[in-house]
Amino acid sequence: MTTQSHSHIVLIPSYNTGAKVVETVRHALAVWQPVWVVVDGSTDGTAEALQALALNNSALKVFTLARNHGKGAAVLHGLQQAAAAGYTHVLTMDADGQHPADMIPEFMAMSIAHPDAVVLGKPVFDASAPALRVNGRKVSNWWANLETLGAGIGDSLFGFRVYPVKPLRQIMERSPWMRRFDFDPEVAVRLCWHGVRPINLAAPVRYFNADEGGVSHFKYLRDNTLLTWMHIRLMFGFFLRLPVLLWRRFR
Ligand SMILES: Nc1nc2c(ncn2[C@@H]2O[C@H](COP(=O)(O)OP(=O)(O)O)[C@@H](O)[C@H]2O)c(=O)[nH]1
Ligand SMILES: [Mg+2]
Repeated sequence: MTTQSHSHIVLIPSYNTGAKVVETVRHALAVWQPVWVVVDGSTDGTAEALQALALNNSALKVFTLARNHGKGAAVLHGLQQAAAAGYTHVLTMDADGQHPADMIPEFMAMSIAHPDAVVLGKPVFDASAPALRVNGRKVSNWWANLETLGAGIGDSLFGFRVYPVKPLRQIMERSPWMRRFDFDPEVAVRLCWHGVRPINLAAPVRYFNADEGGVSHFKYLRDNTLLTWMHIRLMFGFFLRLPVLLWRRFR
């Protein structure tokens, strides 16, 4: 059964995913509408494929950015459009089929029950997950928990989440950061600082190999450098906010 919502949309930032994004959008549309995609300067023909799909489906909206701005920038573009259209919450999911579209209704229901909270997916890995990626995120999670004094971020990197639009927009528009792969961890920390409570929900994640159409734009050196710089930045913010965080913690 497909739910039609006037408050919650599915927002998919996409960059050169090949056929996976069309598959992902179809899965999402089957359980939840509307679904919006921000095609971020893709050069693989997916903008055209999605536009063609949207012609026959009014619940699908496709935004096409002329050049690549990064995941966070694409999400912000979608957020601004969503706010203008009166939507209050967005569920973000990866365009490459790694996230479970069949769990969209459960995540949305949690957000509808707790509209002031952010619903964070907590990945459940299977044997397809590369050990390097699984272990790498433990480092980011450790930092995120320190930076928030243990506010309860279950996973700092997973992109399957439901955000309240207003605080997320405020946080992003005030800052030049969070435009690329630093988006997921930095917004999780800053939302906690802002007083938005995280709720964690487990969700399976799949890794596809190239034969199965798997694509990743994560570049180990480039993106780990970006994430390290992000945590340095967040530690400065942490020390500035320490009195407030301590007061909240022990209240
Ligand atoms: N709009 C946009 N989205 C991106 C970009 N890079 C990654 N993404 C999105 O972020 C998701 C995760 O990125 P991916 O490259 O799959 O990284 P991985 O899953 O961590 O290996 C993708 O499925 C896209 O939805 C980008 O440059 N622009
Ligand atoms: Mg991926």
